[in-house]
Amino acid sequence: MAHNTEQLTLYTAKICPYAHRVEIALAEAKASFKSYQIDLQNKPEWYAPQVNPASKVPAVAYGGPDVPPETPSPKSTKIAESLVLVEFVADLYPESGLLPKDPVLRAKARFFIEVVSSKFSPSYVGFVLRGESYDNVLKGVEAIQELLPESGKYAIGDEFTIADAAFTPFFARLKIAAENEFGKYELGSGRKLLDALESPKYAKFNAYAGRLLERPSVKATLDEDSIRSTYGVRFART
Ligand SMILES: N[C@@H](CCC(=O)N[C@@H](CS)C(=O)NCC(=O)O)C(=O)O
Repeated sequence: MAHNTEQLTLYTAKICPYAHRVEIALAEAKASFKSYQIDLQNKPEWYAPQVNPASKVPAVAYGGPDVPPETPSPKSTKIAESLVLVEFVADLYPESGLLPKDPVLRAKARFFIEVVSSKFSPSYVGFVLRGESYDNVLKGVEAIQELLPESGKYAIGDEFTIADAAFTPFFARLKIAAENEFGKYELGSGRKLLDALESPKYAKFNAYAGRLLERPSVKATLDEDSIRSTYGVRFART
């Protein structure tokens, strides 16, 4: 039974790809919820003790009384970790189709997420945040492309699922970073990566990625200006 009549408060940050996963899932589910931006450079002192002891976004306060996000109730259930939360949203809103009913498709969605976590997101972190070569990004792209179905618009078929919600925020940020040369990498490597991605050998991946960025739930939750300005400061090339 779905319990989606309880209050849900999401603690999030526009820059954070993990938090963005949950925002996409909530948008897909057309959920009504409260959203609270956590300033990651200056977190409120109540956040770790009262919401998430790991002091990270995303986190959710679910159920309990309808209180302002700044004064979370001890009566709500606090849940953290983006992939747990994406599945939680899918469980609350089964009609969203975020998690297919067929066990094989569910396994495929989870396997896709596993590859995002083991191959794609580390390559983004390595390139943008640590200035490593973009070769691993191309390997990550290849790993994702290999999993894409012969036909079908999204990760595991024609329906947008948790697999797409898990992947999109990392690709969106990688694109913004590369287009603007934001990152610890050598100036010009952003352009080189984008040029390399234009190769016909990545056509299937590019068609998939293009569809993701056009998805209304993604457009409604991706604040490109905010990401550009945060990255612009963080990766200023002086
Ligand atoms: N494994 C976590 C990772 C979440 C995470 O690392 N969030 C970052 C922002 S993107 C954060 O809140 N870091 C804490 C900080 O910056 O102090 C998840 O999937 O939710």
